[in-house]
Amino acid sequence: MRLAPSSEQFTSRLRSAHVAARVGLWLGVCFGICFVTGLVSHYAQEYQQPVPFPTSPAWGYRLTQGLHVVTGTATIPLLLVKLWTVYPNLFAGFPRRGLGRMAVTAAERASIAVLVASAIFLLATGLVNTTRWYPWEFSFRSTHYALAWVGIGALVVHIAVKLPVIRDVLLGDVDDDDHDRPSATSEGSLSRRGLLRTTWVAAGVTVLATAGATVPWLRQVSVLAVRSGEGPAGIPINRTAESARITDAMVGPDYRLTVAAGGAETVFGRKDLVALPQRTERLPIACVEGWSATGDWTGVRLRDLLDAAGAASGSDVIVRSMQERGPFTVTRLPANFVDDPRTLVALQLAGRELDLDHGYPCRLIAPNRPGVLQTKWLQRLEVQA
Ligand SMILES: Nc1nc2c(c(=O)[nH]1)N[C@H]1C(S)=C(S)[C@@H](COP(=O)(O)O)O[C@H]1N2
Ligand SMILES: [Mo]
Repeated sequence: MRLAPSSEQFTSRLRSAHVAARVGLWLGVCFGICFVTGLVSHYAQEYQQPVPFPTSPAWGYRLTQGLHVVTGTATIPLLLVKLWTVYPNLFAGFPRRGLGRMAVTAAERASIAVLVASAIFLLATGLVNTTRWYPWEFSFRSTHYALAWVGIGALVVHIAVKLPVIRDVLLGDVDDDDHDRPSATSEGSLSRRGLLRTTWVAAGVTVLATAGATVPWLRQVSVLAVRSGEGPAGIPINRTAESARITDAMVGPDYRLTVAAGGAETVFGRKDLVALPQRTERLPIACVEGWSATGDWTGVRLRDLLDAAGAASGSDVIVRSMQERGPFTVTRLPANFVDDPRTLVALQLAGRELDLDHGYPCRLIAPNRPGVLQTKWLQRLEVQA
């Protein structure tokens, strides 16, 4: 008696290398874009960068992170179809003779197991992350990053092993039956072309349903875009002042922003900040979680503020929030961001006083910077030696 099904029991003609390779091609493209944009995002968030992340174009991180989330989401239907077409191979017999063949088969299956497991982990954690739900103890960023390398490694091995088949079937007609399992002969109501079309439509719908989190004119159709358009001045709020434990007393008349440079400290009340020359910059907030939005920010150019405190240019600045707990309370602003004329200590958004939830009394806003590092409720700026 067999406990597991045998691959011969799967008879649909749809389960063919011809379908798998075509879906796989797009899966590979999406995975590749997702991997590269993920590396960019990881690097941009490094506390100290050997080569500083560039400040231009201001929308660069918005684009790469938008692509990351959109391609990652599109991967989900593609992966489901791909797994459906190939999973009978799970029950294919293992070669019983020939040490070489056994070793190759074992290595191939192990790489597929690693690939599938890491892909599911990456997509599941990424998807849950876009909804701002973190039902785990481990650090999202470092774990997602480490598994991305595991996944891309397994993908390269998988493509290398399958290359002869991939080349063959992609050059042939999708309805050819070379490379099919002998039992995969039954015609269903859906043709291979029909299945592929359905798959592209599903991936397209997924993109449209999520891209509205970054592309304003898609908002109306993006039913799955978790955050878009809501919030004061049309910019979503990632963490409220209440949840960051920012109290009224902390932002009242006694509020002071301290600039520490070269052993001296200069303090600025909110009135002092308002009295300095005000600039307006149109800059996006681009959250790692996939949403982004453009705002017209008004406030003091950071460079002007540091000049007023007697700090020379060319130094990194440690940025501290009044928020006491949480991962984003201290960030490091590299010198090229500090000295970029578009980097502001923002006091206003869209011509109105900054909302408490957007970081009142003042917040950092810099071009091409991940949202997580756009520190709200500024308390202290420490110019590094
Ligand atoms: N102090 C502090 N600053 C913070 C955060 C935070 O939790 N605490 N969240 C960051 C994140 S993840 C994002 S995306 C932006 C969002 O800014 P917003 O809430 O004003 O849209 O603020 C950043 N600044
Ligand atoms: Mo964020």
